[in-house]
Amino acid sequence: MQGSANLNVMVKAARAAGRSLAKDFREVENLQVSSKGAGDFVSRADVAAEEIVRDILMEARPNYGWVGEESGATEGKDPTRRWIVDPLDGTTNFLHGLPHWAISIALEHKGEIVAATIFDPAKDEMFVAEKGQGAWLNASRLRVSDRRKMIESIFATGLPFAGHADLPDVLQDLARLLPTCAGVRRYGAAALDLAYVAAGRYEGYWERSINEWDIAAGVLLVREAGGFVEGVEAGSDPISSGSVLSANASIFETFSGLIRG
Ligand code: LIP
Repeated sequence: MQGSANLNVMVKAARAAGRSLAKDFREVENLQVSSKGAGDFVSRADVAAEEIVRDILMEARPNYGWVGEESGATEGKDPTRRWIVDPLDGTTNFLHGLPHWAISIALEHKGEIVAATIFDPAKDEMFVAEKGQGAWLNASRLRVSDRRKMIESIFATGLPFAGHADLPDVLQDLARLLPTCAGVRRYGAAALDLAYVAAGRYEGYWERSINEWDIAAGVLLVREAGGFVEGVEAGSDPISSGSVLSANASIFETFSGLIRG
């Protein structure tokens, strides 16, 4: 895909942060057995990755706004554009030495995501999309799965853990969905969950409580790959609602009906 100047700088920033995190990830694997643990080390790796992304993007576009998981939000001189960045999505996976995490960068213009990159250094997979230009994995065009039967479909979600309040709702989601499908996965990185819907690796993904930086890039990828994305509440916007429900066009209605009850 011959991307715009903005997309090219997003890819540059994602790869630069990916090199830093890949080096840190090798150290984290050694820390699993240390009494000190890896928590502080991963926090520093996360912050360092966000600084790398921010330096590259803000040097290229100094007037854009910013919101990042580690550094918060900063208004830009251009009130219509902002970067939405998760420098390390799948933090807990990274902490435990699980090679399933990504750098997620989205560009929002007048409230709409117009460019996206999700980079998985462990698998060397760069997912990109621009509004109206399609979605891509490295040099291959992406299309959502064309599976039409729920019983042949698999889904991903995020499961609430200590301190998350929506466990009863998610247990009800699973009780409704599991009997109708081929399985549910919980990989721990929302950005990659959405990228995998866009790539047709699974048919749908939902999560009831999620941050905008986790999903902003993935929302555009799914839409540009021909899929549907909303918030869990019918017709709601995923980013402003803090929830996400996505699937290919063939099963979105059935899938969303099960989750929405
Ligand atoms: C994670 C998400 C994941 C969710 C986790 C966490 P983080 O983001 O990608 O889908 O289930 O609770 O929010 O914290 O690794 O950037």
